[in-house]
Amino acid sequence: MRTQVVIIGGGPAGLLLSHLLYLEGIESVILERRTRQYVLSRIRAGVLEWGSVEILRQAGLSGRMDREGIVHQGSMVTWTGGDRFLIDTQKYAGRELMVYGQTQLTEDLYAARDAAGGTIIDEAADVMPHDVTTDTPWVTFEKNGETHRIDCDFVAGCDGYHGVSRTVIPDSVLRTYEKVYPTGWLGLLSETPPYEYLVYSRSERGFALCSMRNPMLSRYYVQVPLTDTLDDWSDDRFWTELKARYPSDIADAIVTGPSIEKSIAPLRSFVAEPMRYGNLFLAGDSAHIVPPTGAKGLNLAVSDAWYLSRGLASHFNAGSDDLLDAYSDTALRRVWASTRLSWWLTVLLHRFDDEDEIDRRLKISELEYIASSTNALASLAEQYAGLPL
Ligand code: FAS
Ligand code: PHB
Repeated sequence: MRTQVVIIGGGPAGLLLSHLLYLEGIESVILERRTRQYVLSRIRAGVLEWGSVEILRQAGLSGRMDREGIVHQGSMVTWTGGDRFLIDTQKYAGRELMVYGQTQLTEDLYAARDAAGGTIIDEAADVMPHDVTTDTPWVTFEKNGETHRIDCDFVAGCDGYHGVSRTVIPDSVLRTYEKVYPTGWLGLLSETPPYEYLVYSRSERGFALCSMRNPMLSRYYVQVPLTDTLDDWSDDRFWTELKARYPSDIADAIVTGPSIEKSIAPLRSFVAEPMRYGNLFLAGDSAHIVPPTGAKGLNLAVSDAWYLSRGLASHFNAGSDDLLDAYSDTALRRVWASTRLSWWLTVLLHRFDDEDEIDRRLKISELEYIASSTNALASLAEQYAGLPL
């Protein structure tokens, strides 16, 4: 087989990149190691920056999102004994937020690729890029007991944190930066009406988040020790703990019900540089991981795919490599800005076992300052809204 771009990974980054390339007349093949059903079974992100919304709209991928997505003017922050404030992205940054689940977005991306006759090879095992530092890279994979080879011009590593692409970059070239937070998020999905806002809570009992997917599908999180497992958390225990982490007016408004999904995700900050090695480009979680506190992971996957599609389009359609040569630096500027915001909000809003009394008082003081200062609220809002592409 031969194509212009082999994309490793059929998550949001790989699927969006493939469709953006298609719109530029550029062929690609996606190699996904899981089944489509498995990819769509993962419950992940829920908030899109307006920059991501505009990219999806320009690519003709926003029909269902515009029908079913929920537009918010911001998200709320509350804390034990304190007041609360709205991260008013509309007022301070002139941009709203779109609450729309990653699962729904991924379904839409798969549907668009199928409608366009895109090539997505599921259950592609042992995917391996070769000769990526030459002008004739190729990729091998196993399927149905046979080894297959695809020759191409470029390889896009959109295979997430545990993917193979990043491992192809030699240690002498790759620089990685990692911070592992000693805590995790227990997420629960329920077919109940959500609270009206997204609300982040810094409770003395730990972090919590109220979110949503649609008017009858709610998404909630509580911070848990990494030693906890799902067996430790019955639905009743989850609902009791969630409500205990909010002021009574919010807690009383939370509608409980049976969980239809529960999962525990660890929190880490991770960045790999550079996001290019020869004709291999990294995009999305293969190059960076942020703690979900800032709702940035999915949005970085979107911006990486957009930057990379512009570079490849310029190469194939205009004969210029300027944008491609600038891809890694351009994407990393945005990655580090989102990594910093996500780290700052995670430290500010979570309780850590090694946190002493002065740590706690300093964080409360910072929340009180933000609530009292339009400058601080504006700064937080423009970062949470998503910095310009
Ligand atoms: P993905 O991981 O989504 O996709 C990579 C794909 O590559 C996968 O389908 C995988 O099967 C495939 N793959 C891996 N190795 C391969 C190989 N060797 N060969 C072929 N295919 C391979 N972000 C938020 O903004 N908010 C959240 O609340 C949030 N919650 C999250 C919860 C969890 C448990 C996780 C893991 C992530 C969460 N994220 C969240 C971040 C998440 O949304 C990612 O940012 C987003 O999925 C990134 O998309 P991709 O880069 O496409 O990576
Ligand atoms: C979600 O709805 O899953 C969600 C929303 C905001 C976040 C993280 C997750 O910061």
